[in-house]
This record gives sequence, C-alpha cells and structure tokens, in this order.
Amino acid sequence: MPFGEIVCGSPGSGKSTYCYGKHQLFTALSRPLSIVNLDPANDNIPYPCAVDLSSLITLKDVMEEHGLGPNGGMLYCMEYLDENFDWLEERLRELGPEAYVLFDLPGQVELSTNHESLKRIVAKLVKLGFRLAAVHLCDAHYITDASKYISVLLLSLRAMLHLELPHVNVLSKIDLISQYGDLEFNLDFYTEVQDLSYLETSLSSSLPPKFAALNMAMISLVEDFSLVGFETLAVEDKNSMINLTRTIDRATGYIYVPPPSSKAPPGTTNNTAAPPSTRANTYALFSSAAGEMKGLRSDVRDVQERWIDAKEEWDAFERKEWRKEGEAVVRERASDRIRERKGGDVVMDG
Ligand SMILES: Nc1nc2c(ncn2[C@@H]2O[C@H](COP(=O)(O)OP(=O)(O)O)[C@@H](O)[C@H]2O)c(=O)[nH]1
Ligand SMILES: [Mg+2]
Repeated sequence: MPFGEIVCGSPGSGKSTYCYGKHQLFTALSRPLSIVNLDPANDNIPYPCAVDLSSLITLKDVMEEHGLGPNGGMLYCMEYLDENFDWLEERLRELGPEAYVLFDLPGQVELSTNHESLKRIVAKLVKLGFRLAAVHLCDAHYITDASKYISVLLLSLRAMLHLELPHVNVLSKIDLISQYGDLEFNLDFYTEVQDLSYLETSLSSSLPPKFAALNMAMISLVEDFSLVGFETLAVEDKNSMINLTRTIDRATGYIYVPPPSSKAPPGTTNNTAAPPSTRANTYALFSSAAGEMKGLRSDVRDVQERWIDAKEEWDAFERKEWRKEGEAVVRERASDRIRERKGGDVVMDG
C-alpha cells in the first residue's frame, strides 16, 4: 500500500520547489519517490514527473474550448480529473504498491478549502489504499504582519477541516524571513500558535476600530480548535528538509511500517503476510518512532537562530564549511590522479 503527500498551498508558496527538493533529498537517501504533477498550469516543471496531468488535459485547451478564464479553467481541469479518475488510477498502479508519491497541486486556494473535486480525488486515493498527509505550504512572509498571520491561520484551519487528512502546515521560505524586518515575537510564537491575544494591539493599530471585535472573534475561533501549528522550511537547507520529512513520516505513518525486505524481531508485527501499511511495527512505534525528534534545527529556537538572530554568522560559517568540503574533494581527486599515473608507470616499467 503506497504512501503519499498532497502538497497544497497558495500560488508561489513553493510547492513545486519543495517537490524538487524532496526529489533531491530522497535520491541522496536512496528512498523511492514518484512525483505526480496535478497542476495543469505548471509550465516549467523542475522535477522528473512520474505522471503529468497535462497528458490528460491542459489549461490552455480548456480555456480556449470553453471560453473560461485561468481560475475557472483550473477548476474545470480538477473536475475533469475527478470524473476521469481511472486515468490517474491506472498510472498510479504502475508505480507499484511500495511507491511514495508526491502530488503537486495547483495553487487555487478554493481547491483545498471549498471545492469538492479535490476532496473527492483524495477520497478515491484513500480508497485505493494510499496513506496520505496534506502538506500545506504558506509563505513565511505572512507572519510579519498580524492580520496576514490571522488570515494564514484561518486558511490553514479551513484546509485541515476540508481535506480531513493528517495535516502538516509549513511556513515556507523561512530563509528569507529576516529580509522583511524584525518580527514582533519570537518564531515559536508563530509556529506554536501561542496565546493569540497578544496580537490584539498590533491588529487594532493596523485596522479600523470596527474590525477589533471581528479580529478577536477570529482569534478565539482559531484558538478554540487548537489544531493549527506550523513547521518551518528552507528548501535548500538539508537539515530543514530532513526535519520536515520526519514530521511528515509520522503524520502518514510511514515510520511505523517496516520496509518489505526488513526482518522484524519476532513478535513485533501482527501478521507478516499482511500488506505492509497494515502491519503496525510496534517495535518501532514505542522505541524510536514515538520518541522525541532530535536533529539539527528540529527545535524552532534553533531555526530562529539560523535564519533570524545570527543569519550572517551562520551563512559565513556554512560558506566556509562548503569551501573546505570543496577543497577536500579537489585534493582527493588530485591524489587519485597521481596514484593512477604512478600505477600506470609501474605497469609500463614491468
Ligand atoms: N529562498 C527561497 N525561495 C524559495 C523556497 N521555496 C520556493 N522558493 C521560490 O519561490 C518561488 C515560487 O516557488 P514555486 O515552487 O514555483 O511555487 P508554487 O507555485 O507553489 O509551485 C520560486 O521562485 C522559488 O525559487 C525556499 O525555501 N527559499
Ligand atoms: Mg507549482
């Protein structure tokens, strides 16, 4: 039974870049990964596509044929995919039962908050046996302004309630956050969605007084659900990608399932003949998987230090480390060449 991620978020939030980053990371880790592009407006796809929606339908054709604008055209494409789900099913089956699939979605917000097609597509994927998590990307820029932050909280909450999947909210492009000036609170205030009433002052100073009550009502709505929290992502930072991957692996349940080839200790799985994603690995569950996540920058305070408090120092440090690594590679190659040449000489002498 395959696992997968529904990668959603507004246009430009970094969905396709994230898919490409994940492709690079998983290639380095030798972990299987297939990417399905479901965004008919994705022109320059940076990653290798296992399945591409544009071979079923293109936004351009829809717009021309039905006289629709880009937004209506996009919704039409999703409805069309919903109705022709067999096409997708057939291609997904070719990826095999052990596939790990990323679904790169269009950025139209209503798809993940109101429109029924995506919800039906997700339900069909779940019926096929997919274990999915929604990975909802939000540009970290939004946390620099209290009212935008509230809107991002509501949007995330709405997507969580609509898609009804295990949900991982992500503040993307966190590496750019220091460019937008000082944050009013530390990063953990925003990621852990702490006491939102602190935002009251900045909200009432930036909006007319008649909105104050509305703001407070929205704040208490988000707090009542206490569902929303955020991970952070800087796609080019390996540690950031690894931390996020770990969180998602927990959300989908991937970490609890041993790979098909693994030898589980006796008595740790219920039925070794059962399909892999129904075999709960209780051994992993209580020893490592449910334990605390430790890794460089797995704590949001370290993320704050890396990208906000000491960004320049860290940038300089990493540049120095990369240079050292580069020089080591050059030295190694040079000594390999010398060794090869010497080896050649010996043969010639002989
Ligand atoms: N600095 C930075 N830029 C990013 C990051 N992720 C995405 N971007 C940039 O954001 C822009 C939009 O990304 P894209 O993946 O096309 O967004 P999509 O519309 O959600 O698929 C591109 O210019 C990316 O290079 C990130 O983590 N850091
Ligand atoms: Mg995209």
